[in-house]
Amino acid sequence: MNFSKICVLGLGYIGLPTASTFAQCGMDVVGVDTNPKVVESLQKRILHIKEPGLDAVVQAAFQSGKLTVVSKPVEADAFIIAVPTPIHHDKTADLTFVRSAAESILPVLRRGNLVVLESTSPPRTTRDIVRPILERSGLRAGKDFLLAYSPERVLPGQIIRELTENARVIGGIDRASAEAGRDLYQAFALGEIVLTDATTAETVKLMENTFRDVNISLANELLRLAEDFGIDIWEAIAIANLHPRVKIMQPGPGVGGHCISVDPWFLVEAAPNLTPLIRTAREVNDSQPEYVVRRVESILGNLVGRKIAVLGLTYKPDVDDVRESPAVEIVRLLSARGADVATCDPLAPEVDHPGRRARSVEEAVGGAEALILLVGHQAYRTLAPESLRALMKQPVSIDCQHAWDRTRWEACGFQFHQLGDGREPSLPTPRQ
Ligand code: SAJ
Repeated sequence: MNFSKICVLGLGYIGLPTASTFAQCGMDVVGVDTNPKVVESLQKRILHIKEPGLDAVVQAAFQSGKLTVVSKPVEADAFIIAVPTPIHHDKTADLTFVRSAAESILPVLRRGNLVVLESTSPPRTTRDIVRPILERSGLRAGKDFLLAYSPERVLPGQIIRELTENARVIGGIDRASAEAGRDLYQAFALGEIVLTDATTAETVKLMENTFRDVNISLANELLRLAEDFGIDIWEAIAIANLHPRVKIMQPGPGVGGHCISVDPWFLVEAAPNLTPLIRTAREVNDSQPEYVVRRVESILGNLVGRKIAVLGLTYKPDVDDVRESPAVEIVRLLSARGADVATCDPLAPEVDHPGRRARSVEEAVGGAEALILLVGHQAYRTLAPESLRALMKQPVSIDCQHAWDRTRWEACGFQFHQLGDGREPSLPTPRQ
């Protein structure tokens, strides 16, 4: 099948790079976003999100004249839905954006079109939710138009490279739909393209992020054990990972982002009685911020009125995304215990949290009784302790990212703590 014009709905972290990459392949691409601020900004060629290499790809797409940005879908050969799928407070999937994106295609859906859902979605969303909406057009899926699910699988921070290089799975509601999806994505996909059915593709996507979540929860639980046993988790993991069939992931202050901390719940919602492990893993990772705050209390004692500087607010290093960020949750928990928290993050956008937002590390640590590293941004990994000690009321540093060198910080006079290092003198004496 040939595609000369495509319409991409949702111009966020996935839709914008995807639309721009198709445009660079010579297709006429119409990017659609319902947020007028996003449309206005992109029409001025100003990006509303940060991602390494994205600006160059988007600017090249605009310059080629092949990418335009509007607020409503137009007639096209193919439609790609790349809108968010958040969760409600009760951890059930919020498919409002998927539904409204599908509905917005209705007036322009034509015989022979291909519609692809890319948004991470609960199993059977393509078949049971998107299909009936599109069929309200009077056209029949599989007969009059083609319908497929192809999950985005790119890693924030490496989206541009992974978009083309990763293997791509395309699940059709029938074989012809999957094959049409392959014809579309092979315009830029360098990795293997695997065809399957839509529900398998939806489940595969959720399995991948659940695999990661469960394994990180194991690492976080092992971290807690290490502190209890009086050993250093980082040393223990390094040794265990020398085994040829063991690859323990990195423990830390928790799991955030819009993907890994959300997607496993879609499986739990779909089959609550079949998912005790997946649910528990989510609960372990969600409780890691509280664990970190208790660790801070074990070091500082009562937190009421204590001045604490926090470095990092984003959900992981070197991204600008604060969605479901454990760092933000830790700031909330510290503040709820009465601490006076100053936060600092060069990448995070404005975020609603109870701490004071400082403009620099120096401003954040001024007069502080403790400095906590929550996100290992490159700029923070290489921070010089020498310049910070004199600014603080009490030189205590707590590294939750295994990023700083104990010897160097201690040489500067810091009382240094590392999350996961249970050999520290300030912790209860290890069992003999
Ligand atoms: N994290 C750890 N320990 C680790 C790895 C990560 O605590 O060893 C934490 C991070 O700090 C972060 C969270 O987990 O808070 C998630 O980060 P991540 O880098 O593991 O994943 P995401 O959410 O940025 O991107 C994931 C990726 N999925 C997989 O690798 C299976 C990406 O490929 C997906 O496209 C993306 O989810 C998505 O959009 O679903």
